[in-house]
Amino acid sequence: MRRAICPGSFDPLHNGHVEIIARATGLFDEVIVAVSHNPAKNYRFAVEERISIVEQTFSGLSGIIVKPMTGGLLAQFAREQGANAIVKGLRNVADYEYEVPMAAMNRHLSSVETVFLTADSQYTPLSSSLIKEVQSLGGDISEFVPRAVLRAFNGSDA
Ligand code: COD
Repeated sequence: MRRAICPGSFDPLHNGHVEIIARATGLFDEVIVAVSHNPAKNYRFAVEERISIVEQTFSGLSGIIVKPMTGGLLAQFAREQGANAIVKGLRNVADYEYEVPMAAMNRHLSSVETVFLTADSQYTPLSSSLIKEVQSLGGDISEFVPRAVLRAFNGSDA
């Protein structure tokens, strides 16, 4: 059984994340989407909401499990989950420079390899922070996020 972790804050999940997670399911038998919750950070959506959004979005796809990752090291979480790999998406050189030292550190700490998937060109401009900014200023984000995210924004705007 080849098992991968797709970690992130997913605050909120967007179509770039969805595409990387879906592609990971084609490479691994099981994909654990690890929804990070750092108590020192401020999130737009609670960890329970972020988990629910990922679950709703992938409800039709088998082989995906969604789990919270509260505090602690990703390397330790990956080892506890019996993962063979951490899967990350790379949008650009800035992502590469940020991610490569973390991949080396995670391999040093846990022997778990990081597998990088290049972002599909249509999703490279997407980031959770940009989605939040556009939404908060009244822009239409519907083509960038799954429906569950739109529902969550509408619910919390109400
Ligand atoms: N297209 C494709 N992939 C994308 C896109 C896009 N448009 N946007 C983001 N991604 C990918 C990236 O690979 C990213 O890593 C992942 O999706 C998740 O994105 P975010 O923005 O939700 O995630 P982050 O950056 O907030 O989450 C980072 C982690 C939770 C992975 C990180 O903070 C972490 O490893 N935390 C644990 C603490 C730890 O172990 N620290 C030591 C590290 S050595």
